[in-house]
Amino acid sequence: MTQQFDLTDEQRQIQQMAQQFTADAIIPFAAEWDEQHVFPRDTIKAAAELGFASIYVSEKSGGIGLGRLEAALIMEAMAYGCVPTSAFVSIHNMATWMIDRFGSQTVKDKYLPSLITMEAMASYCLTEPSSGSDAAALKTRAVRDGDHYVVNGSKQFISGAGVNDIYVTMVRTGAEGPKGITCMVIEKDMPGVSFGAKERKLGWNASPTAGVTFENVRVPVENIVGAEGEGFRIAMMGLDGGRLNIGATSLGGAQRCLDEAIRYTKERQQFGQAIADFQNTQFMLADMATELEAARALLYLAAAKVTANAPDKTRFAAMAKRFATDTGSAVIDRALQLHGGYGYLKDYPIERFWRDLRVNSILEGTNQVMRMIVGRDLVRQ
Ligand code: FAD
Ligand code: 2MC
Repeated sequence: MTQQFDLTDEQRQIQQMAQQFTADAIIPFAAEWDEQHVFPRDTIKAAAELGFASIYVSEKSGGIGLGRLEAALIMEAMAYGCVPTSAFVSIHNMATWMIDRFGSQTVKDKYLPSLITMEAMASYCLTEPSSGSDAAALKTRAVRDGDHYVVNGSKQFISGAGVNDIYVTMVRTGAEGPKGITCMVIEKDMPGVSFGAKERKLGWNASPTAGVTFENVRVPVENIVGAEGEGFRIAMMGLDGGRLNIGATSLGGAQRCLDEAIRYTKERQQFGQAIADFQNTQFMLADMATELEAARALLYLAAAKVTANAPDKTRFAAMAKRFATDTGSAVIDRALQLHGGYGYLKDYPIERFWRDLRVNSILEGTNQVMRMIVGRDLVRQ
């Protein structure tokens, strides 16, 4: 992709497969999932049959071994139907990749087979009540006791908490700061793991969010992912890919709303003509399409950089996440405006996407944190 200006035939096939899955299994049901707060477990499991639970897990470990651009295409396509469902699959992929990339053979053998089929689904646990943006300040502590760690603490805002089986969790095993953090796999059923009430949210209603509490949870030492003290770097490398995917879900949601706006403005008549015939409407649509393409181009480039492990990959992933999520929300806001009062009603999908995209500027690192990552990197050079 850094050397090309269009998708390859293989990438188009992957995109079409994800689009077909979205058309059949997501679009007809997404409004109900939102309204009824349904977690679509069976649909998500069906995505695993297409390989979407292990997109960038190596083929050696049983994954489909694709790159980050292919992952972005899949997330973008699924978000055209439902943003939180696509993001849920992304978070599972991020956690599963961390096990594959950094785990010992023992931890891989123990967890990857069921994660790849989605018999087990995974959450990513970094955020705590007192450490969100300042993730390296996390306090959940794991103390070694023979061949186990004893874990105490709590995580906040965990996607999939309570419904998922596997929690890829960042804990403190050493001193304060990033170097004292270790990544480990904690299972839902381990004694001492409990979950808070499901949060009541503006959007992402198809994706349950809750706190997780660990009270003297005994986790086998073999469950650590990477070495002691490497957990923060592993968590950040996971997020390099996660942020691309979140950006991609904003692209997919915004594309859907742009398409809806084009369709609606061609049908809706005012002052004796279709509102699509007003030059103001066409200028708005033109700007929406242009901004979306610019965001997409940056995101695909950043994805190619993460696949290639380019030295500036983290900066590009942060730039792309910030730009794609802000642009996606701005595009949807104008799509809503073009629907007039109808855009504000649940009869049309725009207000759902407007709500679902809002959080993409906050989670997986706020867009202020994205600017911090980019800015620091620029002045470091
Ligand atoms: P804070 O860090 O308190 O930030 C508050 C405000 O201060 C923000 O505007 C922020 O940008 C700004 N700010 C903070 N520091 C600076 C600074 N240095 N310079 C400028 N501005 C700054 N976390 C997980 O680990 N796993 C999950 O699965 C997960 N899922 C989530 C799902 C949902 C629906 C939501 C809402 C959150 C989820 N999160 C998850 C947590 C998410 O990553 C955090 O909410 C996010 O990182 C921000 O942390 P915070 O909410 O504590 O905000
Ligand atoms: N890849 C590899 N290593 C990285 C890295 C990356 N992307 N980012 C940081 N590191 C390393 C870094 O090189 C440093 O190591 P060393 O000292 O050896 O050079 C170490 O990690 C510490 O990095 P910083 O000095 O940059 O750490 P700092 O504490 O200043 O800030 C910051 C890091 C703000 C970028 C990080 O805390 C952050 O990303 N905060 C936002 C938290 C977040 O994104 N949460 C998302 C939760 S998940 C979610 O929301 C979901 C929906 C799933």
